[in-house]
Amino acid sequence: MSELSINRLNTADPDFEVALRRHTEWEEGVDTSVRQTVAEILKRVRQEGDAAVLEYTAKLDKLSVASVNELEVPRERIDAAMHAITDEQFQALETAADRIRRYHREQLPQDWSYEEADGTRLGQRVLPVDRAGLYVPGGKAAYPSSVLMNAIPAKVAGVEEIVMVVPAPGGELNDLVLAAARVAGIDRIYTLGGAQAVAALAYGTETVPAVDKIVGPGNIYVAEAKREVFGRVGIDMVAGPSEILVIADGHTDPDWVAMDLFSQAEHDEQAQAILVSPDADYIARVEASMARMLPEMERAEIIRQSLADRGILIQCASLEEAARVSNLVAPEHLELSLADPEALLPQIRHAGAIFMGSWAAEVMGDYCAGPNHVLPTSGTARFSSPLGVYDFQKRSSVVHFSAAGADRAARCASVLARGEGLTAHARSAEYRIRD
Ligand code: HSO
Ligand code: ZN
Repeated sequence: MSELSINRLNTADPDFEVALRRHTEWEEGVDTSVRQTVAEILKRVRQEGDAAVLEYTAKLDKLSVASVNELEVPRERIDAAMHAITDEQFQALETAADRIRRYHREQLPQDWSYEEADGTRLGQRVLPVDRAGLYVPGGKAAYPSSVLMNAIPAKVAGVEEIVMVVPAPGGELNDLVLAAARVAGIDRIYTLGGAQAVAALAYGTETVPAVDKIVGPGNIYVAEAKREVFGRVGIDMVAGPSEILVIADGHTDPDWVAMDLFSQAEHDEQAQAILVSPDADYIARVEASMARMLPEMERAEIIRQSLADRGILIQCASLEEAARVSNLVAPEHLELSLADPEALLPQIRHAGAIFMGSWAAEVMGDYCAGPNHVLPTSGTARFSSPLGVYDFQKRSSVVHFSAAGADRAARCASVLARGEGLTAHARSAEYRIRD
């Protein structure tokens, strides 16, 4: 069963925006039972440390060991993974890692300061977090590329230690994931997953060191655990399903665009693929390509389901209107599959990553273009950004006063402090006023 079915909208429809919203809205319904289970796991790991981690790992991941130390993946196992992968795979990991590193180095911010005439100096220092935790899902969603994308910005930021957790129900670990961890320079790996792994990273146990920031995707238990430990540690965004929106003017081979849409749809049934074009004939050709190629796809069933539920073909009046549609969606990935993508770029306001022209397929960004593939989903590109070096850093303000500068500032502070009724503040300032 793999015939193509896909939703259709036309910007000329009177209720277009309402229909678009209905088709694109995503709300992850975390039910109370998930919330309660996670809260219980967090509490127990926080109070009982290793003992609770071992108990949950035995119960939920069917992996029974006597101590959490035994869950640390030994160096020799990672060496074995390096031997198990092909030379070609190793080279591809290295190439991707080099390109990701090169791109992220550009994000390194500079400390800055400025000096006032009286010698007062004010500035900002940027420092990495001490330790970061990286969650890697087990099973079919264990993506080595995501290991690179999460770990390399942390390394570039100067994070001292990166601790990775990856579940292995039954004990099997993925060689490519381990090899990617080695290539990315991850310091320790524990065979741990679920909310118990997030709890161990957030609170620390006798064995697992507490981290300052937790990144990486996971199932609803992991996502909920990250939400609940936020505040104690930093977290990255809680990602929704992957999306792509392609704006096409008919210039790109329809098979290429069809496959680009498939490449998102194959991630999972909830992934979203949208094509927007002013050219009805071209939309029909892309649709024919999809119908022809769908049965050949290894993940045909997932793609079919994703397109049937959430895929949309949108006919619009002009490229300007296509840009407006894209801004309403604020897609994670936007392909400007156009003869002149530069001409439309100024009209694009919200998108996680923008792929310019027929050659820049999203897949390049997924693996090795250099930019991060951890991107804002579900419309959050309206207010958030790709994962980057800045996610592993924080800023400190630095204040120096000369005596003359202090005199001036203290007069100001004293007045405001007295206005707020805070006498100690006022007097502390007033000591610095020269009589
Ligand atoms: N498109 C995914 C990333 C990915 N694709 C990993 C393949 N592997 C989310 O942006
Ligand atoms: Zn992908």
